[in-house]
Amino acid sequence: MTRITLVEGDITEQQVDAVVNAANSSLLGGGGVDGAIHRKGGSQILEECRRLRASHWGRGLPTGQAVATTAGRLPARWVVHTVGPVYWEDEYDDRAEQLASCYRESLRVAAELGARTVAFPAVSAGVYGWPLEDAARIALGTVAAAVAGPARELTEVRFVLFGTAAYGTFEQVWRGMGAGGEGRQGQD
Ligand code: AR6
Repeated sequence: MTRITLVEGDITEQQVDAVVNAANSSLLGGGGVDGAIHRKGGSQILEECRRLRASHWGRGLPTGQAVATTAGRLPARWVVHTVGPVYWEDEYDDRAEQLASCYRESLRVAAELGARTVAFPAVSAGVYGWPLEDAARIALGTVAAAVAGPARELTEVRFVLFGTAAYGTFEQVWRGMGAGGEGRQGQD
């Protein structure tokens, strides 16, 4: 059974097989999680991203998809880059599906690589403006469904929330989903 865990912290410090990056479709870096991952992981990550742009992903990585590179100097083995949607209420359903796809696709890519442990940030909940509580509902619901099915070989999916407010929101939403006790932990 896959454990879904919530921790408050910095995703670049996680000792997991794969960390997920909330990237943009250029794959060439940015602020937030993306900036932190490239800064701490070093130039190897960017070099691989450039190679991906020069080959399969010439037009950039579409929203909702995921692709892996080395994790460079990070403690993880791989970075799985995914592109969340920018929050836009008028097209909510469509974009919520794209956000769910980020989680599903990232887990698929990580599992294909042989990862057993994966850490996620709150994709789209920063620069891309997705309201945190709703982002948490989509993130947790999608991951819970995935680990009951196609991603069941994973041993842990960890949400790494930046700051007490983000952690508290995820914790509350997770509890509201009836996910108490087994399969769930608080801070590591
Ligand atoms: N560890 C964990 N979570 C973090 C960290 C960290 N080191 N740093 C920030 N967060 P964002 P997005 C939280 O903006 O909304 C970039 O420029 C942050 O507080 O990183 O998907 C990309 O290049 C928030 O809760 O990602 C794109 O252009 C969450 O991570 C764009 O931002 C996501 O915030 C993507 O925007």
